[in-house]
Order: sequence, then structure tokens, then C-alpha cells
Amino acid sequence: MKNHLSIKEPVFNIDYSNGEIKGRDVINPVKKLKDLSGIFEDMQVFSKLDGEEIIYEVQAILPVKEGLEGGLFYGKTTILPGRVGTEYYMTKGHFHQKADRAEFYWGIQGKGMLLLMDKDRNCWAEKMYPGSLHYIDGYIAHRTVNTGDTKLSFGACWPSDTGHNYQEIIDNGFSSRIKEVDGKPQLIPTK
Ligand code: S6P
Ligand code: ZN
Repeated sequence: MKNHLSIKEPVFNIDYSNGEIKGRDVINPVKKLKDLSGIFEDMQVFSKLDGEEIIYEVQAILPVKEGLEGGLFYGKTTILPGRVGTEYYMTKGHFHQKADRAEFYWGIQGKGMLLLMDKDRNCWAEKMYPGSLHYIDGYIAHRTVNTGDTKLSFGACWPSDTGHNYQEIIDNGFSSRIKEVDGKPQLIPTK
């Protein structure tokens, strides 16, 4: 067989200042406030806000078909700064569909918290900042929260057969929430 020697440019590039991915076939789902109904605790405040406001954006590279075993997916999430009442802007959060699949997160810009919850609904949080690195074990629900006044961006890498279980969080939520109390972020039990 003929060996085609060649040196190629990488398929993707990352801007280290904000995590932005450049390359082919990068998908870019956007979550607006209206997509996050039932996620924030204060429904009254939520209902008065502009549903068209963007809360977070994801850029993701899915090089193989979703569900295929053995591949990896890569994503960058940016959460805007803001709050619904005292609760900071955050992602929907999920367990993994194949619940034993783990994931890495790492902080890129801004500051926030990674909210984690095990199957027994015990919650804890890890601080996120540029350079923070987080191993999210299987069976652990995860949600990210922007506790700063600038954008929070973080990277993620997870197996391509992971899938996402959002329903469990829509039905039962997290047992704790990150709210601003006395001017600083605190982990508060859900009402
Ligand atoms: C995927 C990974 C992230 C999130 C993203 C948005 O396993 O955890 O890319 O999808 O941060 O959060 P969510 O909860 O809306 O999927
Ligand atoms: Zn995940």
C-alpha cells in the first residue's frame, strides 16, 4: 500500500481567551430564558423577565454519530452573567443517559460553580475559574452556574455514547441551588 505522507492543518482550533471553537461542523445550540421554564426557583420573577434573553450558548464538536461507543464529544459552554431573583443564571443540568459515563470540565473564562448531585440527592459544588479542572464521575448530575459579573466559559469532553437525561432534573430538580446571599454565592437547599 502506498504511504501518503502529508502534514496537515488541524481540523479545529480553540481561542484560549474565551474557548471559542473554530472549524467545520461546529454546532451552536442557544438556550434562552423561555427554554428554561421550571428551572429557576422564583417562578414569579421568572414570568416577568424577557423570554428572548440568551442565558447560555454551547459550541460542540460531534465527530461521530451520537450513541456510538468509543468516540468522544467536545463542547464549550458560555453562560451570561445575571440572576433570576437571587438565583444566578445556570444551565438546565442533567444526569447522563448511560448513567455510568463520566465527563471532564475545565474553566476557561469568568467565575462560577459546578453544582453536583449524587443519586441520593446529596449536593455539593466546586468553584470554577480559568484553569480549574473537574472530573464528573458517572451517576452524578451536573449543572454550571455563573456567579460572576462577566461571561463564564468552560470546556467539556464526554464519551459519544453518553446521552443526556434532562427529565430527571425537570421532574425533581437539584436538592440545592446557588444563590446570592449577603453579596456572595452560597449553596442553599431547594424550597
Ligand atoms: C454535555 C456537557 C455540556 C452541557 C452544556 C449545557 O455532557 O455536560 O456540554 O451539555 O454545558 O448544559 P445542559 O445541562 O443544558 O446540557
Ligand atoms: Zn454531561
